[in-house]
This record gives sequence, structure tokens and C-alpha cells, in this order.
Amino acid sequence: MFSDGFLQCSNRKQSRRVFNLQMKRDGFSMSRFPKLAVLFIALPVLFILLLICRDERLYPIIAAGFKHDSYRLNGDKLLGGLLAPNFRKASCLSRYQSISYRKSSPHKPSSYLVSKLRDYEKLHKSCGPGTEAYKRSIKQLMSGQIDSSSKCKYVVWVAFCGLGNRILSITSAFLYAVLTNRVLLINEEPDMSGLFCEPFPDASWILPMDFPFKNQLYSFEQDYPHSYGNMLKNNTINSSMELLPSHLYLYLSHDYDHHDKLFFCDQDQIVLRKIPWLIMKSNVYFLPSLFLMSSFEEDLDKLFPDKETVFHHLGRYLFHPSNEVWKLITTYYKHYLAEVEERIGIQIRVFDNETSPFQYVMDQILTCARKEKLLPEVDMDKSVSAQYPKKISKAVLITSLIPDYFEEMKSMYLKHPTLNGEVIAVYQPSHEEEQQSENNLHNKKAWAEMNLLSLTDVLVTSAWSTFGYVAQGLGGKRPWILYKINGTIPDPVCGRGMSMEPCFHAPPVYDCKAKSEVDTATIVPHLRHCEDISWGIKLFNISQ
Ligand SMILES: Nc1nc2c(ncn2[C@@H]2O[C@H](COP(=O)(O)OP(=O)(O)OP(=O)(O)O)[C@@H](O)[C@H]2O)c(=O)[nH]1
Ligand SMILES: [Mg+2]
Repeated sequence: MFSDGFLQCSNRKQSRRVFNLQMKRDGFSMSRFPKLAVLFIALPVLFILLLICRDERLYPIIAAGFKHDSYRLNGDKLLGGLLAPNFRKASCLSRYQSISYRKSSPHKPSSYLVSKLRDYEKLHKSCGPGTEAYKRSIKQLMSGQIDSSSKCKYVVWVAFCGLGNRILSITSAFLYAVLTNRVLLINEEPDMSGLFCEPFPDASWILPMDFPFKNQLYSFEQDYPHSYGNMLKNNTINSSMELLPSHLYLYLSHDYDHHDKLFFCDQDQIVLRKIPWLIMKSNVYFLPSLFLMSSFEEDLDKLFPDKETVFHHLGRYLFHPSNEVWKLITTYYKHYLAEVEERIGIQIRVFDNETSPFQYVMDQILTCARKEKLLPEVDMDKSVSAQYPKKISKAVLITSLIPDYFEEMKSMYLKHPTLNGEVIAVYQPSHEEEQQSENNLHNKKAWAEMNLLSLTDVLVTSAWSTFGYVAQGLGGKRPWILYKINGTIPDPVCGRGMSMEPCFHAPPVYDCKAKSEVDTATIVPHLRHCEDISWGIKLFNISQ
């Protein structure tokens, strides 16, 4: 059952069950109405609904959609104005239903963020794929000449690395697009298709297949001659040049060099602002460094008065699981996690088996759970006597590429009684054995697991992992971080995150004005080093 919980989903069976539940809950009883009258009312309504959903093959999930509509009046479905209201519900059920699964966030978006997002949506709709403005912009791109009358400018994001990295770098690219009035387009490789709903109303964020450089994008690397960094290095671009190119590549990945990093200098943004097409390859959460640029300072202060909530808001704005992934999430949740008093998510990511052997990691997890009182201890000297059905009080959701941690913890709680009498159940949705970021189904499972983790009440994450950062940000939680094991188990084994923001693993250490090195974690109070990576930087709430 646990070998791959996701693959057990049977869509039709589940939707029938949900539909039956719905009928029961609403107390719909045929004996109250003459059957013929009911038929007269119901048939046209059903017909219209089937017409609406016909093109999307959504019959199996209509019932689930109805069930969750009842939450509309209770919860703030639009997340404090974060989400635009003008979407068709059936096209993205998670957008409206996640509030039924996730506790309402105490962090509300600022009214300035809400109005900037609505402005962005308008811009995207008027410049996005399929519009006349887009077609003109493509002509401009092909001609190589800048047309100063064009009001549309773009950032094209190019995929790279694991899903956690991708989500964080897309978020960074989006904030950059909002700050610079650009439209964000995603170069979606097949491995990412069907993961997310479209985030913007009446427009697509997917780079069209006929984009001129589409087939070259995957081969764009750091040494690409048309990248901003290389053009600076070769003196083929500067701020006083009159004839600037209509497109430039930006290489903002973990191994970028000094010239690529000049992207983060205000002087360089003066040039970049003029270029209509910026093609960006990034695998990092570079967003914190935007907070060090004076050109964005005023806007960012108004957008995010609480600096700890940047990814929390932007992540929940941008990344809604597709109907297919949402089905995996909700089926699993209802089956294993819904009925318990508390859910504990433990995300286990081991980067190096040599320096982090299995037993070290296992001991670290159990010590952290015991010391921080996240889970009850067991009496190893006793065995669980003849089992009578007892109510499960806590569910542990483990995510990991391998099943071993899950097996050990599950058998511990099955074989031995807990000291406080609680019954603990342990689950793991999948064990993919190894990272396969070019495999679409693998990415769907990873995305579903990030979401399931984000629905837990207490979250334990692994140091350095962008997978864990996404879960904590979407869930709005400061996690317990399992510190990196480097040959020895660290002491303390874990610690509470001081901010739910992700860490930028590869920040520039350069003062653009002084043209010298600087520790960028010492310049403003809301940017400090991360709890899990000493050289990384992240955003903190200033009052912390
Ligand atoms: N389903 C599943 N996949 C995982 C898990 N851990 C890692 N993976 C896979 O491995 C990838 C790791 O990349 P990220 O999502 O960026 O996570 P990360 O921990 O930062 O790892 P790196 O980027 O490789 O350093 C994920 O996207 C998944 O594809 C897990 O617990 N469950
Ligand atoms: Mg990563």
C-alpha cells in the first residue's frame, strides 16, 4: 500500500464516493419532491454543466468541485485578494479548494501587492502570447532592433534542475518582472507539463512553441556569447551604447561568475531596462538580492511590509496544482491525513550518502522529534499487546527518495507502545529512489508531496533543500530544520527556522558602488545569513 500511494488513485471510484457523500450531506431525499418535478429542474442544469465541462474532460471531478463550494462562504477563497476572481473554477480546482485543506494564513498580502498583481495581470493579458502586441514584439526580437514605441517587454524563464529550484527561481523571475513591468513567460519542457494551472486570468504564461529561439534554449549555458555577463566581459555592451540588442541572455544560476552577477547592480539595470527580451536561465532563489537594489527599494517596502512572507504570498499566487496533481493530493490527504488530530511532515533529503549514512540521519530525526517534543517516545522494552482498534492521534508524513526511514519509524510505532498512550501512524506517498527531473510523472509526485507537506501542522525539513523550502513557504510555516550532517551528527541536531522564507544559496558578495567585496547579509536588517547555509542569505521579519 505504501510503496506508491499515489498510483493507487482511482479517479472514477473516488469521484463516485465524493458524489455520494455530497448527496448524503445535503440530505437530498427523493421522497420530499415529486420525482418528475425534480427531473424537470435537474436535467437542464445537468445538461448545461456537462456542456461547460465537456472540452476539459472533467466529469470525474465535477462532484468534488461541488462538494468544496460549500466552503466558499466560510473561507477567504481569494486569499485576502491575492488571487484574481475571474477564473473558471473547473479549470483549476486547487485554486479554490486549497483553503479547505490548508489552515487560513495569518499573513495577509498588502493592498499594494494586490494592486500590483492586478496591474501585472492586465499587462500580461495585453502583451501575452496570442496578442497583437506579442506578435509585434516577436518581430522586434527577430529584427534585432529595439522599437521604442512598443510597450511590451518580457522575461523568458528557462528550466533547469530539480522542481524546488525551478519553483523558487520562477518566483524570483516573477518578482523581477513585476518590478520592471515585464511579462513573464515560462519555457516549459515536457517534464514540467501538467504540473501547474495557468496563474494569470485570460492569458497564458507558457512560451509558445513557435518562439524563435525555442530549440536553442536548452543549450544556453554560462559561456553563451550573447549573455549579458559575457558581453560585459568582452566589452560588447555598455550603458552609453546607442544601438542595444533586442534580446539578451541572463545567466543567474548557482555557478554564475562576477560579470553575470552584475545583474544585481542598479547601474546595470539601467541598460537591462531598455532590452525588450531578457532570456533568463536560473536555478536559484535570487529574489533576496533584489532587496539590496536601491531602484527597487521603495516598491519592495510597500509590496512586502512583512519581509518573511514574500515566497508565502508569491508562491501561493503562482503555483496552483493542476487538476491531475490536485487529485493525487486530495485523495491521499483524505485517505491518510484528514481524520487525525495532528499531522507532522518530515522531509528527508540526503545529498551525500557517504557523509550522511542512514543510521546517522535516522538518529538525528528521532533525537529532534524527542527533544523538541514533536512525537511521543516509545517504550522499547514493551511490545504492543494484542491490538484493539485505537484511534490514531498523530499522522507522520515522510517524504524521501528512499523508503528506509519510513520503514524504520513505522515499525517502531507498530511494535512498541508510546509512553503517553498516543497512537502514531506513519505514511510515505512514494519512494522514487533517485532524482529524475526530466520525468514528468516523477515531477508530479514531487509537486504533490511538496503540497502534502505544506498541509501538515508541524514541519521538519532537511537543511539545504529547496524541496523543503517550497513546502514551508506554501504552508506558511517556520520549520524545524535538520542541520546538515557532515561526517558527524550536529549538535543541536535541529533548530527552529527563524523565517519561513527560502534561502538564496549563491548570493553575490559585491558592493556595486564601492566595487569591492561585501558580506551582503550585513547591509540591511531584513537580510541575514540562513539558518542552514552559512553563506546563503534570506529575508527575515525585522522584528525577529
Ligand atoms: N517524490 C519525491 N521526490 C523527491 C524527494 N526528494 C527529492 N526528490 C526529487 O529530487 C528533486 C530534488 O530537487 P529539488 O526539488 O530542487 O530539491 P533539493 O532538495 O533542493 O535537491 P537538489 O536541487 O538536487 O539539491 C525533486 O524535485 C524531486 O524530483 C521526495 O521526498 N519525494
Ligand atoms: Mg534544490
